[in-house]
Amino acid sequence: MSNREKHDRMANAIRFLSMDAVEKANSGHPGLPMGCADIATVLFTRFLKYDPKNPHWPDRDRFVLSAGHGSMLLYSLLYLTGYEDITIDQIKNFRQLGSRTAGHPEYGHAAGIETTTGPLGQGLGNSVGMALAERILNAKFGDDLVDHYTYVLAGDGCLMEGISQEALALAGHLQLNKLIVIWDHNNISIDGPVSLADNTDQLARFAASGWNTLACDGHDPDQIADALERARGSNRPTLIAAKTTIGFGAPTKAGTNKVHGSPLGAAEIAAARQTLGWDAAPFEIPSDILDAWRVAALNASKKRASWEKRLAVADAELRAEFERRMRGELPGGLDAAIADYKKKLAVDKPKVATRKSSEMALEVINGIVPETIGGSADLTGSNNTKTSQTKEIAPGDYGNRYVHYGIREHGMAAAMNGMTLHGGVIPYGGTFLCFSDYARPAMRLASLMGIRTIFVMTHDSIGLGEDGPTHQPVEHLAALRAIPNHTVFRPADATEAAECWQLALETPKTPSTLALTRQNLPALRTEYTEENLCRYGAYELAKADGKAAVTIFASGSEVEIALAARATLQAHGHPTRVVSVPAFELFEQQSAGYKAAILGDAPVKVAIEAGIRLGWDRFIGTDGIFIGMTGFGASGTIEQLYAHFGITAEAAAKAAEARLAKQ
Ligand SMILES: Cc1ncc(C[n+]2csc(CCOP(=O)(O)OP(=O)(O)O)c2C)c(N)n1
Repeated sequence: MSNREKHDRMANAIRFLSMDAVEKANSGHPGLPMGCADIATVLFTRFLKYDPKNPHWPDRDRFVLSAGHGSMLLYSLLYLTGYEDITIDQIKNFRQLGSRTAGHPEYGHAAGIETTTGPLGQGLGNSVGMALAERILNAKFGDDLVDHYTYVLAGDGCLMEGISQEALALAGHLQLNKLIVIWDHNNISIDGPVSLADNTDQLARFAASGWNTLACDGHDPDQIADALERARGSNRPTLIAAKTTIGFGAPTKAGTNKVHGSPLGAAEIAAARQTLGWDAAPFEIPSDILDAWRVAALNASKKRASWEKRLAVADAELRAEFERRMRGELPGGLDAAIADYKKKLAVDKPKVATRKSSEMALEVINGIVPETIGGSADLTGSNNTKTSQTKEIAPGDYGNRYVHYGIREHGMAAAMNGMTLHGGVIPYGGTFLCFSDYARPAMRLASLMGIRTIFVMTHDSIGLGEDGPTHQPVEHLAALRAIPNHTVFRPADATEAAECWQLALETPKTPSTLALTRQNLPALRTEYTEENLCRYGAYELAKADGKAAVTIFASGSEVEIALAARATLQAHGHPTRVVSVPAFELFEQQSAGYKAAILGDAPVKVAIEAGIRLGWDRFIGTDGIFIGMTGFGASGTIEQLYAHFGITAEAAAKAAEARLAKQ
């Protein structure tokens, strides 16, 4: 068999696994795997550095299937190369409940799936973070331990999505030359030809942002290999436009949108077997072809053996640090440092905005945890995300710890996810809470994947003042709390801010959002407690003097208001307790007994938050009193706004007293 014949048969193995799996599932997307089989075969047999037997090997090349609908391409590759998670039975169970071979690749379902993709463009965004993490770790640990590529397969859809612009501009700016994007340039999307909606000169677009751009015939193995070779030698990130035919090999449907996302049908598959000369039964791979794939994987894994040798002789301390970071374990000493810092806060009682107290906490954390990588979407001075330890990362200079993401919230969030997925770094990045909307698709995916990406969202209410309702979040706390597996922290003072940061860092499988104020807040936790009280999600901050007639629940900046309302109510003879609620999600994790005790049995329950009511009925019941927002904010001073919207201690006390009078 000639090399070309062998290549064709190896690629056809991907094509038939994909066709047959989609047919059996009666759903899925055969077009992309068939069209990209040649590209994938060249990449996985000649270039990619990976080891199916050690899928988490830190210095493996990353392969991101950004066009996640083509999942059968990835599953076929993982099966053919011998990843133990993807057996032939898994391929047969494509898209079935409980199988690893979900409709779109899901991180954590099987080793070899580097990120969850499906929302188009996200993988591209992730890959920028992976490539950046690789450079950051390379700067720290050297070529011997960290020196790999990040390859991406992206479709027309990925490139049409807005996030692609943010991602590629960031990668181009940072000169991430080990990022190689292969564009499945097939001119077809769901509605028909791409020209129905787009005529962008993609090569020019990427080139304009500083990319190296190449083109090749995506069905010619030598051309593909040549392009990859040149891409690897580039001093800039590379886009390879690989011209392909969607559904290559399907005699009547190839090149049309009919192969994009539906089974081909028995007749078309039978005809494809004729056309491509494939007589093996569904889910059977001729042994010589399976062997060829396994040998290719074995060859690809040889680089791991030499890497292991380099690791073995590396400086012991460096090696231990590298391994700790890649395990995602925090360094020792953090808890003690936070405890010392909390003791100091109890003495100093600083009156600062929580964005500032977040920075103060970070100053402690960043001094101890060298893997944190800060950043902001052009709001560094407002988000307070930069500390003395975090100097800026610049193009070609990755030895520092701060990323100026530019005004690219979505790109930032997706890149942070990529950094987290890569491992070895813990990214946090900031913008205004209102603009979490721009980052939300990636925040949701962080939750779905169960990864520790930390979102710093400042200017968390009307308390930001004069910038007005375009910048004042109202529904955002509720909207973020609605995402499963996402902890939304809203600390009330500097001590809570430190505790929330500690919790965010110590939760490796849940992303966090820290909602922080622009305005100054007094110290409320004035006595040192060794225990992290925010861990409970809600805790009693002030007891009632006597049997509670009123309980006031509040978060963040409104806890101060709750305490003032309590003072008034108690002065009027109504024992009142205040519960600080820094994190709904953590409260839900507590025991039934704890929750019942915190909710309490005071006849009147009040909640105060400068956002919408949604979610607070959990604490106050449907008949509870809510002091907050019912519509958009307004432009004005903070003092005017809180009074204007009735979010005051007087309003809260008055409403509670009126309710008590009716009891
Ligand atoms: C954000 C997002 N919007 C819409 C979709 C639905 N969708 C899945 S594939 C696709 C078309 C993609 O076209 P292309 O990238 O050219 O893929 P191909 O047709 O070549 O397989 C669309 C609109 C999605 N997955 N993600």
